[in-house]
Amino acid sequence: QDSVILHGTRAGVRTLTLNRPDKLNAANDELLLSLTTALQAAEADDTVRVVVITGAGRGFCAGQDLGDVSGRNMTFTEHLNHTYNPLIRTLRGLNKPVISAVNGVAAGAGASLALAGDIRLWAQSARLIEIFSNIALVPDSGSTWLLPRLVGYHRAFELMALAERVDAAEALRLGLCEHVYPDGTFADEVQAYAERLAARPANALKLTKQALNAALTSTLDDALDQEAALQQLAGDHWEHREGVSAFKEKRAPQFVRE
Ligand code: T3D
Repeated sequence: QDSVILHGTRAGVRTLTLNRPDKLNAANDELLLSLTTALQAAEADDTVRVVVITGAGRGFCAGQDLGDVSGRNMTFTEHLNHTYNPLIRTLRGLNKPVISAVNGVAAGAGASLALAGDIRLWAQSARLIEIFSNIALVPDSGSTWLLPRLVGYHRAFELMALAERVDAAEALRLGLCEHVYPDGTFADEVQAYAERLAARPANALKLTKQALNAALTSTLDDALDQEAALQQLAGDHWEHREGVSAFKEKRAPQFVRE
């Protein structure tokens, strides 16, 4: 395959691999638009329960392909609205869990992509750099929204202003990733984790994502109302009946129907 996005599906896990390894998977328009389309296809495919985004080679994503910028017939604003913003909106709005599997360096918009997943798994050698200020740009692709919510305003500003590298231990400490795995077993660990997630109740996880995303910008009152509405949808679903039956029958619930 020589596509900029590789697609693979195993045990309900759709893995999308950014595939420009010679440039540390720097993002050109083809890669960004293809990734958005691939996410939409994963959403529409009922056999897909979890999506993994990772990178080919030693990098995760080095952000915007800087070879692609000069001579572009779009303003920066037009470009973001055409490429990065639809990607981040699609990813964050996906009704299925998305894992950012950060196998190597994640810089600029690549760092935004690394942070945007619902679950962030890192290889030991991965690092994240809010690198935009090195080329005198503003952090984009959702970084200005997400990073201060993760680490607070001041740490976010420092990371953005100095473009310091965050290694895996620091990322874990700061809450920028959930787990770190050895480089040698990273792909297997990611698949195993994703399969564990794929066995969970898909409808309940979809509603949980919706509730959490809404709550990030809502009041407590709104969140309570939202929980009450979404709980009805969860409680009416067969998954809930299966979970309760399994508990009573002292067996593992079966949330995947063939
Ligand atoms: O609308 C808009 O366009 C605005 C949107 C902006 C979003 C952004 O993401 S802005 C930020 C853009 N990204 C960067 O500024 C990062 C540039 N890359 C680096 O600073 C370094 O490559 C890294 C710190 C990420 C990794 O360093 P290192 O030493 O591990 O690798 P390297 O040797 O620098 O890179 C390996 C190759 O990848 C190299 O090619 P070569 O010399 O072997 O032929 C390098 O040029 C290429 N590469 C890395 N990043 C990019 C890239 N080529 C094009 N664009 C890149 N972003």
